[in-house]
Amino acid sequence: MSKALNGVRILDFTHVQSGPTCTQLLAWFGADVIKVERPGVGDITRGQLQDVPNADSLYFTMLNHNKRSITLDTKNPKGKEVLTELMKVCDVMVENFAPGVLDRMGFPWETIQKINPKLIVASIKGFGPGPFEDCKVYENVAQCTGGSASTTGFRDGLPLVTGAQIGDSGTGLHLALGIVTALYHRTHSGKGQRVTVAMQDSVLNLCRVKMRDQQRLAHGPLKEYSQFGEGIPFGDATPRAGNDSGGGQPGRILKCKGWETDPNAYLYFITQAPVWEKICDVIGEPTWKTDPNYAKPAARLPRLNEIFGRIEQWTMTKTKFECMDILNKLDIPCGPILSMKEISEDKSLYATGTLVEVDHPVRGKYISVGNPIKLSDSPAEVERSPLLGEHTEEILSKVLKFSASQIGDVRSSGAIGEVPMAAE
Ligand code: CAO
Repeated sequence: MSKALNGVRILDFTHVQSGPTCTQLLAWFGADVIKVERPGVGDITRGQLQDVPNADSLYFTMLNHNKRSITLDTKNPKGKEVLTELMKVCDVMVENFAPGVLDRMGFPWETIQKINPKLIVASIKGFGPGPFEDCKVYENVAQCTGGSASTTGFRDGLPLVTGAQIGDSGTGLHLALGIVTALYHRTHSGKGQRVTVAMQDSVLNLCRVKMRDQQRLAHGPLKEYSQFGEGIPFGDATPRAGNDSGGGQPGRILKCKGWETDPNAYLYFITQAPVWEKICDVIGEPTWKTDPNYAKPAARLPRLNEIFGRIEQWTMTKTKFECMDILNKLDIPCGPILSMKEISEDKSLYATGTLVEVDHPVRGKYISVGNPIKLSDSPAEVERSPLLGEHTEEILSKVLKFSASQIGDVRSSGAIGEVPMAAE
């Protein structure tokens, strides 16, 4: 079966997490992704958080499936020549170097356009133009500067970063959409263009509802926040709201049976207005259906702590899965807090390809997260990440059509480092 992006070739100049998540998605959709790595070193994540000695780390393998790897010293004159040839035969170049790196390497946008006017150049930077544009940026910096940290956590605690990698993987997702949009545009414009995404902007985009609340503050307190029910005045910025729901339907994380010993014996419970009467019945408070203090959503807002306290008395008598079973049948929205262990053991996620088991020649079998985006006519098949420089010879000979003597010249220039001859 042909894949959606078959025929698209990506020059993948990305490293660490943000850029690689983007190019991995494109590879899963069928693009030929050629990852350019520094000879002898490669993507720094190959050696970070190593759990198996001398094997590429899970950090690297889980972000670089379905790609080919070429080693190339792009500061070496011969390396620059090879990079130039690669730019000519690729449709998209993706990079997430620090600001100014590509220019210093000798490849500013104007030069790239001359090399291949059809090439789409996609970049991730920490910030857009402005006071911080020259800064190097990692995940948590983006979470802090994009509005996530100031709105995550409890009101009386520190700002918190979240485990969801919204700065890196979130930006990679945004960039992937920009790339396919530019590819579509090229089908009628005939030209490449620049696609840039700043990590701060991506995080802010994902924190859109908190900017909504920032403006609502000018018109009164945020009544769905527990802070309102507790009688605590609001300041001039969107506060941290614990586990309050971000939408108009109040929600909380509640203890379930076993919470004393199991850190994940909890359930997210939403008191959605249309199912309020069912909630009253299930928790054993049928009079709340008609009591004017509880019957209508507006009346409940100042009493959310009391209401959720009562619901929790009920959830604590059941496991999170028993709660889920009972509540789902009544269309009461809820969700168990699932640990990574529980998720990794969920067979249904393997059946859909959301989780996959991958075999790697050095590290052996491991679990990875597959493509969460399902295309009916272009299913993703997860292939292991490449070893450093595994495809160097193959790319020089088959993609760039270099002759044996040209490859010899590249090799003797030191531009590709110590690369083993590929098996024919
Ligand atoms: N051959 C030769 N040199 C190479 C090379 C290659 N194949 N690949 C990279 N280099 C060189 C670059 O040319 C650069 O050299 P100069 O500084 O002399 O110009 C050097 O490697 C370092 O590149 P870098 O500054 O991008 O890398 P870093 O490790 O210092 O910084 C990071 C990493 C992520 C902070 C920075 O790249 C960055 O801010 N990127 C944009 C934001 C981003 O994507 N952040 C997410 C990272 S994931 O948490």
